[in-house]
Amino acid sequence: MKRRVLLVSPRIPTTYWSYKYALPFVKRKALLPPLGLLTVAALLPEDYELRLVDMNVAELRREEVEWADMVFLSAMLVQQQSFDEAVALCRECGKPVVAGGPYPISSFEKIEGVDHFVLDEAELTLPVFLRDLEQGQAKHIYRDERKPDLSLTPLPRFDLVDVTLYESMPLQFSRGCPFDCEFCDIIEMFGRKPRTKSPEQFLREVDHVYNTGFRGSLFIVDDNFVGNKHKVKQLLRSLVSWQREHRYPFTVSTEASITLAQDEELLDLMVSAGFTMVFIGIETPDAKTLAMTHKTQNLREDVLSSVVRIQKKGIEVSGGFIVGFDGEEEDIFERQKTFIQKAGIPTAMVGLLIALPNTQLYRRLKREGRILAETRGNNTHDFELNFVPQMPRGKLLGGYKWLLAQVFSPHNYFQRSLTLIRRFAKGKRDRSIPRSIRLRDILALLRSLFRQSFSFYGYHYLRYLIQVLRVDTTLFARAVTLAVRGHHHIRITREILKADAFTSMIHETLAALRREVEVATSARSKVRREELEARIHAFLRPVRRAYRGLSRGVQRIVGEAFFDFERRCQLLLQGTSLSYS
Ligand code: B12
Ligand code: SF4
Repeated sequence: MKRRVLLVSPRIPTTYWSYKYALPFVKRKALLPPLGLLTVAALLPEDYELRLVDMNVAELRREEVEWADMVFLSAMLVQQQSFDEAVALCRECGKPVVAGGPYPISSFEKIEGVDHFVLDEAELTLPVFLRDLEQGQAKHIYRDERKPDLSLTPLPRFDLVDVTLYESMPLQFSRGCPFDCEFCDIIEMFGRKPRTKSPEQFLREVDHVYNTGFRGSLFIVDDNFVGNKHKVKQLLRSLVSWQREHRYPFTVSTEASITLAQDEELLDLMVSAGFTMVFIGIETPDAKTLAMTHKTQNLREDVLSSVVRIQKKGIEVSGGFIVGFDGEEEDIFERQKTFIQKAGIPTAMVGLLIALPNTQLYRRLKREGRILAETRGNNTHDFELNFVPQMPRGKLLGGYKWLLAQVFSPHNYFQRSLTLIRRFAKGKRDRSIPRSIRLRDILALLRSLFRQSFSFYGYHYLRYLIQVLRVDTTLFARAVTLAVRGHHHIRITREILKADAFTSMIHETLAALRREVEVATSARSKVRREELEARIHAFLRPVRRAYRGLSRGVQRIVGEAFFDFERRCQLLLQGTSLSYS
């Protein structure tokens, strides 16, 4: 039966990965379109009529929901709030909701309002759901924990999105990872045996993106691109030929394990295929912690040397770092900072350990009675712990905030960027790869020069660019890209730390106010009502002044907490009048 399906990707909150402050430089609205939904769309019958709303680039309008016979939602845990809002709208419109993707997979028992959960890999579960739907007997939950061959994965429907709204296009070569990190949910969802597409299948996807007219950055979303080195080398050889034939329309980035650095041939192939960035889970410079969390692949060789080797090939290393592991000493924050600076990793994703549902870590902490709550899924620039850490909580959170402030201070950020540029310059880069400069890049450069030179960190920015010009003028464009990304990280970190300090101020003021009222209204107190009210107002004034002094970005983050604070203060004042009457 022909049906109308609306595919919806909920909003991702503004944090580390949103690049909210960097995207305007390149006039893009979001980083990536939702590949999961584009894949699901391709698995639906050809006669279905499809529309896709990515709430990161457009509003979800009521008319669109009303147009559909069914709404398909896909989300990560961090998209939970927006997911719930979308479900509520569908319910209001009386439309059945079908949900899948990492958030429903890990938390479906706690999600309300969804008619059908089509979980695990859609290549296996979706056809069964569609068959039942056609027979009018669709069930509430579809699960299949087998790991399908990726040859079953169809060409993602890139035609459903406006590619000009995105900075990068996602493609997937493999699923699964051979390693065994205790905190990782990938190996639980996708298994420890990497499954890959064939080079031909992958190149069809590259062709497909090329035919949409998109040029620029491709992000291979594999969790560990080099999980099967033999297969990945086969792919890279084909990708090198493709890029050469098409005169390198794409730069490529991905996520991989550090073991990549131990294979010179692999690194060289990646360079020739146009790779410019790789995200690596480095986690910690502490060997004991790496062993404890089963990240033993990071112990095979000195991690710093591995990072430098990759950088000298002209590939930027972006890294994930975590604090909050058991057994960590209080010097861990300083050690992390020193490592990140030395490693020359500008975009260091520094996070607090979270226990994601359905991980070995979660199960261990549960056994030890240390799980406090389900996580909201965001581990960077977020100060919520969902378990009892071994280090005292206050010390851990204080140390983490200090680390964030250090890593994203303008001085440290630009110093790391310069270290990286120097390594690019020192290494043997493959200069045969044409790096076409498009009008879009020139405009981004001009916007960067104009906005960043006159920003609060303009001095650090300009000094950095001058030093880059002295090192190697051909690296100027890459240096500006790093600066633009830095703009996002520096701003978001400042805003979140300021918002956090303001929220603490609110909590402290409320606690002090409550104490004051309690003492003043106690039986033996001689404080007059007017006097108490004056004191309460004296407490309120600095908070209101501080709120007015915040930037609009920070006000947006703390707005709800501030209005709640005002409401509580009003209640306290009313309560005071009552106690005196
Ligand atoms: C690309 C990506 C992103 C992009 C998302 C872009 C976008 N618009 O979707 C960006 C970079 C923004 C991102 C950010 C984050 N991400 Co992310 N990300 C990924 C990654 C690497 C690939 C996702 C992908 O495209 N996969 C390819 C598609 C084909 O697979 P899929 O989405 O799983 O879809 C399949 C099935 O799940 C199913 N399916 C999916 N949706 C639906 C819907 C329906 C209706 C049906 C029937 C089926 C179905 O069908 C598909 C085919 O089988 C995954 C890891 C992974 N391997 O999936 C992590 C992952 C999704 N991210 C994760 C996390 C934690 C984050 C961050 C919180 C990290 C951080 N600490 O900051 C941030 C978000 C924070 C923030 N506020 O900025 C976790 C999610 C865990 C969870 N349970 O929610 C994952 C699983 C990685 C991990 N374990 O760490 N991420
Ligand atoms: S290397 Fe990455 S994907 Fe592989 S198990 Fe460890 S955290 Fe998970």
